[in-house]
Amino acid sequence: MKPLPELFMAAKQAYSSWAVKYISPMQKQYRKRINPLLGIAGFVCFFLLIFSAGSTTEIKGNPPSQIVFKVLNSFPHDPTAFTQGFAYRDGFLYESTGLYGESSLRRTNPATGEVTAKINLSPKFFGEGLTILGDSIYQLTWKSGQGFIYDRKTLGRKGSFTYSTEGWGLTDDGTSLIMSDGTEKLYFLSPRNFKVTKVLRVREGGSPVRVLNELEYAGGKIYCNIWRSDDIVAVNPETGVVERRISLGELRKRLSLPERAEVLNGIAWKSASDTFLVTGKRWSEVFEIEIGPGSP
Ligand SMILES: [Ca+2]
Repeated sequence: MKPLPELFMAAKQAYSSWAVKYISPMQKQYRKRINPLLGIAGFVCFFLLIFSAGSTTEIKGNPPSQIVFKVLNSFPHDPTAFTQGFAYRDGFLYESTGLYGESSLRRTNPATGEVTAKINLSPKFFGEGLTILGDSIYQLTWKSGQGFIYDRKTLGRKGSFTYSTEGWGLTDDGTSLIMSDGTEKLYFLSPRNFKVTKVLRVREGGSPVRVLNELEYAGGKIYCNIWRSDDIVAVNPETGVVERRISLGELRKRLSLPERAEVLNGIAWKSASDTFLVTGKRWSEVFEIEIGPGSP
């Protein structure tokens, strides 16, 4: 919200330019009568401006300074990993990394950061989102329209699938794959035939929330990284409405190699403890956080 003197000056300037443009010299004789009315109208507009600016601030939700998460642990993370997909299952972290020539699927030990298994992608593919559904791991690629399916235990590739959009983030609700493509849309796909069964448009305060990136379905909400920010939004999977926005920029202060770190991108839910493992592209650490109660 702008400071009051600035708003007053803006309202005054707007009124002046409007009056100069629309009150012609022929109407000069009426100006004495019109001006008081315009003055009243100007003040009404001024107070409406203040009121609407205040409302917008409220709709946007938590101010960034409000802490709604608690850091429980930090673990090492390969600082060269360009994290694009992140999921936790049965004591292991599964990660998809991007960039042409550096893309991979990895299984890591969360406590040590050690990569215990790694599948490299062909240099023509840029790895993106990843999720684990049943005994399969699904991995997207960015612009190739091509996804891969791996056996969860062996990491052997057992299939592939195609899609018509870009591939960004991927998660699942136990039934459908849920994919982002860099817009405000989330696509629900059948894991059997990969047909789109639903498209959800994510909105916050009535406005679309674009560049949705890495995803994680947890506790009945879809948590989404927002590209080029350190914010995560929690989305209602039925309505697409953002119910919470959590700013995790504070975590950067805890990085041992902050100068290498790019955007926050990577959310993995540990269902047993209801905690989240989060990291970013080329982040030197993974943080285990608990997202506490906060106003929606
Ligand atoms: Ca995830």
